[in-house]
Amino acid sequence: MPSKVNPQDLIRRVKKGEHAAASRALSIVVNDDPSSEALAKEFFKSSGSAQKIGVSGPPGVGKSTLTGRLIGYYRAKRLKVGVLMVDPSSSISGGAFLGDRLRIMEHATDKGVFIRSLASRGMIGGLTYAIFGAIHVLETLGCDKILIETVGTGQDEVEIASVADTVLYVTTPSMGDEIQAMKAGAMEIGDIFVVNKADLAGQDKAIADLKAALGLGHSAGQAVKAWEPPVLATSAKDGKGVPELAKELDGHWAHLAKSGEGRARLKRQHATELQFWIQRRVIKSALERVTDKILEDMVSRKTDPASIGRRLLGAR
Ligand SMILES: Nc1nc2c(ncn2[C@@H]2O[C@H](COP(=O)(O)OP(=O)(O)OP(=O)(O)O)[C@@H](O)[C@H]2O)c(=O)[nH]1
Ligand SMILES: [Mg+2]
Repeated sequence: MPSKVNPQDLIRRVKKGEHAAASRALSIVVNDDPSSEALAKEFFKSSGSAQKIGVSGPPGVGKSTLTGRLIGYYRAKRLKVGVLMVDPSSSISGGAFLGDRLRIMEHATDKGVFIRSLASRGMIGGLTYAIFGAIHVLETLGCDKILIETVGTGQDEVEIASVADTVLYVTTPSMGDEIQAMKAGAMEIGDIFVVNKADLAGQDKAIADLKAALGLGHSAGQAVKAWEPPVLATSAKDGKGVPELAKELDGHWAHLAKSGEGRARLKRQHATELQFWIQRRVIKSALERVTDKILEDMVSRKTDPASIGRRLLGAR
């Protein structure tokens, strides 16, 4: 990391739309550099207005290809787009990462597109904490839409729902049989469902299955949902269905604003971000105060983890 950073200068440059400054700021925020907190505070102030779209789904369904198409669509409308790709190094499709980049990188020289991959390993709180900081930087940079690609494998699905405003869940026709078993989690969090690779056989059945599964999923014990998650067919390879998808994404964004749900989701996101901040800080500061004497007392059963834990946290 290069030497001194002047936070005000960096923020000013990011606000002006300088990608190099945003890159620098992202590294600092994401890596929890000593100067990150002062920066993060400022970026938070100027964030909160972009539509954060989670693009989730099983490995290989075409999330990156679709993301590339959506970038193209938004750029044609002169919107500024941020893309965060969660580094799948810790997921089962690790090998596809380079391919992802190549597919999306055709937009990398466009000044209206800012792309960054995020590693999800080695941080307490995993992906989530870093992603919030990254989002605030991208919003300060002026991004109207932020696309966040994650491989939907269980836990991630829940995480993306506390980060994104709109969750786009991608499957393919060949996933048809798996849809019934498909992770209840995905059913709950998806705002828009896409059956991609619609150029392949089995699309109609996949859409029907998905709709049926959704009907069941959402009626169970829930009040009437104001937003009915649409199920669309796309072929990211040739761009078919992408304008329709983009329209649904806009529709959901408008729905969030009109219904008050957008504010509720923002609160949920902030609650999650706060939770991760507190977890990191509290754990760190409490652990720093664990002495050998404390451990000795535990070995000799003079005390126990709960008593020590409470004392270290200042709790009763
Ligand atoms: N036939 C067909 N192939 C597609 C379509 N969209 C994507 N593909 C192909 O499917 C493969 C995977 O596409 P990606 O966009 O990398 O899929 P992904 O979901 O991002 O994959 P991971 O990030 O590894 O989970 C690539 O070979 C794409 O060219 C489509 O609409 N039709
Ligand atoms: Mg991908």
